[in-house]
Amino acid sequence: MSDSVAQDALDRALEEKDLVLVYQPIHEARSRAIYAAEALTRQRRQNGEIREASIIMETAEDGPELFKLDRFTMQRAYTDAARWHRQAPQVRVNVNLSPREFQEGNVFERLSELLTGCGTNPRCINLEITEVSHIEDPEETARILTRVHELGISLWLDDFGTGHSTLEHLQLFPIDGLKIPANFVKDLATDTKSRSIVRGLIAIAHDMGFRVIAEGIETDAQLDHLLEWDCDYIQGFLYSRPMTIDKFEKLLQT
Ligand code: G
Ligand code: MN
Repeated sequence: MSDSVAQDALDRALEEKDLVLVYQPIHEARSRAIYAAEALTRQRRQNGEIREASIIMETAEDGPELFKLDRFTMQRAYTDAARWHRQAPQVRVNVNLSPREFQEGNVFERLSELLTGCGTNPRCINLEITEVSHIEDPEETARILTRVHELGISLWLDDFGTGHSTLEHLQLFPIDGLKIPANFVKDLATDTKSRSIVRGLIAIAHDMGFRVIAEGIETDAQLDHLLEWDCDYIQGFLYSRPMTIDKFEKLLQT
């Protein structure tokens, strides 16, 4: 895709004409009960088809548009969460926060203002921090996260063990849990190294009092390993695909 086509897609998205959120349920590993749903941004194409918004996201990644996209996603997800909270108060919403937000500043102020504006109880929010880029000032980030945590929001490290995530963040940040990326889960049935990594990460997390969500579970063989190691929560096509809010609310009623 050419730069100008990508820029057009981003411009349209920022006018919020074709951005939609879908929700992927996160289940308790053993009981399969719905624990939460992750809000994922998707693009609605002219023909109505909904697909990944990766081109928009990549185009926005380095520029100021990212904050507008983050804001759109959070506002929509918090509003949806406030609505389903009345129906199913135990079901949380997982929302992604770009680490670039910490460079932009005022993360605490912007988050608390958004939550108040949307009428959302912070206690039903799991904020996922995706460490796709280097966190420049970990101590300052820890101070901000502590204030965010004190609002009642739970904090999770996304894609843990890849990119710029480091074990030091487990010591430094006031987190509640970590998400094990699909890449490590993919070859659980066939690759002993993947098994060592996933088993080890779950053991470290539990030892430190954190919980674990494993992502990208597609097969019973993968699930069996995760159950054997007492993984807390499961997100993946085996249990549920991402779905529109209407479908998700219907699922909550069943
Ligand atoms: O890392 P992050 O939490 O943002 O990843 C969620 C992404 O992974 C979503 O885009 C979702 O559609 C995708 N996903 C979720 N479950 C599965 C799965 O079981 N298999 C595959 N291939 N992708 C998945
Ligand atoms: Mn995520």
